This record gives sequence, structure tokens and C-alpha cells, in this order.
Amino acid sequence: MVMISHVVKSCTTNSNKNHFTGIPVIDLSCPQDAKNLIVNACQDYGFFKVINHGVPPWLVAELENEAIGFFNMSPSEKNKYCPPNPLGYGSNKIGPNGDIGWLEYLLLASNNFPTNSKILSWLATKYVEEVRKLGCEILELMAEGLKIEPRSVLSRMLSDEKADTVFRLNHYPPGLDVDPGPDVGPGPGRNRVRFGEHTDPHLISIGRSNTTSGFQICLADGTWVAVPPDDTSFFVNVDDLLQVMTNGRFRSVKHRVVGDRLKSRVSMIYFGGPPLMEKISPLDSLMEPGEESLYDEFTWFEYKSCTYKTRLSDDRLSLFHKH
Ligand code: GA4
Repeated sequence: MVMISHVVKSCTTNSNKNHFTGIPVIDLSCPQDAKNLIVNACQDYGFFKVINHGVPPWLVAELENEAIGFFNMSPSEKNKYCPPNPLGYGSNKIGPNGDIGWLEYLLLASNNFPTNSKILSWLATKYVEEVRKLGCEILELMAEGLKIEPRSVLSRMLSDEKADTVFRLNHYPPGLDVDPGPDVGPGPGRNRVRFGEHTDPHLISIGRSNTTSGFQICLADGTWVAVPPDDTSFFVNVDDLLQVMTNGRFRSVKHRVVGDRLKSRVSMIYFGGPPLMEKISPLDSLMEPGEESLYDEFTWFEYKSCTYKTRLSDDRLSLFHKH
């Protein structure tokens, strides 16, 4: 498949009337309110947006610029960094088991930045460090909101030097015609799915994008809603491990990305995972008397290995449900 990848910086605002207005917004400058609002958001949606997050805007802007520079290189240049095995440059194929998307991406991990650009590697390292700190702050507020101790019971997994981090830069070129995904959404000229529905396997994912819409989440009743883009904020997903550690109180949010006909979408997502050997099971301090674990205990290594044997939309957690 030919990838048309010239990324155009866009400053136009989005006027999509189908945007969902109910996304919880957490203001990190008010921690007393934030801790309870985070818990409610994780229970109701498995998803929320954070503002006043403290990540320097210059860093975000510079990294986005460098990412655009990378995606604007010729296909033969970019293909030097592929296949994503699992790290590196990829286009259209997602994961090792035949999932097809319509995007191009760079998958990077701590100390493993397979790109030609020293500045991109430097910025990505610095960005991941900042967003990891933000992730720790969010997990600490979450522990406070859940009234579990110590405060670091969740955040210690991200601050551990062996924490297993993945960082993803995505570019969704504009257009509809050659998009192989199924149609979604109402009306003629419907958008198509570019990155199919899935939950993220880690603990939490923290993402942001430029002002192009496309990100959608699945609500508890199965309805898909479009998340209004906001390039100044971060969006937080509850991932599979957090669903297990809260014994199902928090929802690992199903999400997907649809395309925009006219505008490029550039997104960057930090996936926060624990050290590979971390044992994952519901937190004792959260269990009510007599409550049973819904899941068999597993290590992150076991779960991660399993995710790479599955298709994107598979329900990986069901493989670990207690029978
Ligand atoms: C989903 C979350 C992250 O983007 C990712 C993805 C990974 C990949 O793109 O290589 C996976 C997908 C993600 C889950 C199932 C497997 C693995 C593609 C796929 C079909 C980097 C991750 O960790 O899991």
C-alpha cells in the first residue's frame, strides 16, 4: 500500500458537532478534588482528560515538530527504521498477527530510540520522562482517592528503574479513498477506522494529539463517542493491568481512531507498564471481606507475551479470568 505522508501543520479548530461533551476533566492544580474525580472517571469511563499538568508546552511542540519532520521523510528513508519488531517504524500493519490500520508510526522504548535524529531521540527521552512523572502523580492521586496505602502503591511501578515503557508516535494522513477500514459513524462520507478498537495492555496510557479529531472511546453501554481534541491537554486511559489490580472496579477503556479527510492527525502516547517480573493481581487493600479475585495472578511479562500473540480487538483479559 502506498503511504501518502506529507504532514501539514494545521491550526484550524475542529467544529465536529458529534463530539462527546461528557469527558471528565481533571484539574491537577486542585489535588483535593482531583483524587475523587479521577476515581469516578476510572470507574465510569476508564478515561479522562488532565489540565494544568505541568508538562512544558515547548517540549510537546518541539517533539511534535520533530515527529512531523520524521514522517515527512521519503518512504525509503523511513523504511530504514522498519520493521517494528516490535520497535521501530511501521506503516499499515499493526502488531505481528495480521491487523491492518491506515497510519504510520514509530514505536520506541526506554533507551531504545531507533531513529536517525539525535534531536528526536533527545526530545522523546525528555518527554517520556516528564509524562512518566505525570503518570506517577496521577497514580498517587488515584491511590489517595481509593483510600489505599502507601500512596505509592501504584506509582512505584512506573517510577521503578525497570519500569517497562513504550512510546508511540502516530501519523494519520488525511483522506478516505484508499482506507481499508470499515465505515463508522452516521451519514454519507462516513469516516473509516484507521486504528481498530482495542484496550491497552499496560497500567495507564497518557496520550495527546494535534487539533485533528479522530479518537473515540466506547462507553459502558457500548456506544462509541468522539473525544474532542485538545492539543494543550493530556488524555489518560485506564489499561488492562489497572482493571485487574482494582478487581474490575476500573474499566480498561476500549478505544479506536477514525480518519479525517482533510487534516493530518499526529498523536503521541506514553504506555506505562511495570517491571516485567511484577506480579499482577487485585490489591489486597481494595478487596472487601469475602471478595474473590476475578483474575488468576500473572506477571506483566506473561501478559505482555500473550498480547503479542493476539489480534488487536481480542479480549486478552478474558484469558486470565478465573473460571
Ligand atoms: C496496543 C497498545 C500499544 O499501542 C501497543 C500495541 C501493540 C503494537 O502495536 O505492536 C499491539 C497492541 C498494543 C495490543 C495487541 C498486539 C500488540 C498490536 C497487537 C495486535 C504498542 C501495545 O503495547 O499493545
